Amino acid sequence: MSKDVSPRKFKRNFTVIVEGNIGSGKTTFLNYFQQFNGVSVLAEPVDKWRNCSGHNLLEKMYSDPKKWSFTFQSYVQLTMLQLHTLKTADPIKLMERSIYSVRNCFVEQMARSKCLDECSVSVFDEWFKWTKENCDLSIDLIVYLRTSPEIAYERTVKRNRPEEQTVSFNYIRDIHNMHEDWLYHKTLFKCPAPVLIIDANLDKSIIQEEYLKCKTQIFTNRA
Ligand code: DGT
Repeated sequence: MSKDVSPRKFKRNFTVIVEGNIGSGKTTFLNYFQQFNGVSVLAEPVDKWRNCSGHNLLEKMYSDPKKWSFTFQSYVQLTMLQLHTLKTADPIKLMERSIYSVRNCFVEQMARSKCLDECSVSVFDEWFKWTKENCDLSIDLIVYLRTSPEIAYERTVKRNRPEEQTVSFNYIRDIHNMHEDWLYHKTLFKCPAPVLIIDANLDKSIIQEEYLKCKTQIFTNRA
């Protein structure tokens, strides 16, 4: 059994979701938590989105959002649901994003920018509602990696992912605003769990202190 978590038997994993803008540093955060016993880290299934029976849906969505948003979001929703329902061996399950940010940030932005029409959004909402009622999507803690849109944009430019060449500052700012309204101002949608805010503008070299705050909260609440 883990040295970090008490050896009680739990009915289900203590589930933490890590949320934040594109380029907010979710991957660095997850990598940091890989070192601890008792934590199953589930990264976002981006590779699946890049290869759905040979189709790169991520690339298609960015190159023609009006045509491909529905297809892309449908597949994202399925793959995120697979992670939510996955039973992991460790008592703590740490997930990169969730079905909640898919709906509350990305689908919402696509609806507002008219990349998704009203009927497509209704179909997502029906799926979302059914899924919440019929699957265990419980979350115990949300970690919000809060960045300024300027820093998030700068990082995405620097990493230079082929699919993200068309990602504009305005898009990053829109996605930032969705996260802010949902997790910071709490005016957009109901939060499914308490939110811990991390200053993710900090450079990689000094951000570990912020991570420690998080570690304490996760392990203390779990024990
Ligand atoms: P990080 O480590 O914080 O820089 O995180 P990223 O940028 O590696 O990961 P993330 O979640 O922001 O997503 C990877 C790519 O997939 C990015 O281009 C945004 C896109 N993406 C993720 N989830 C969704 C979604 O539900 N809808 C849309 N339209 N795009 C999504």
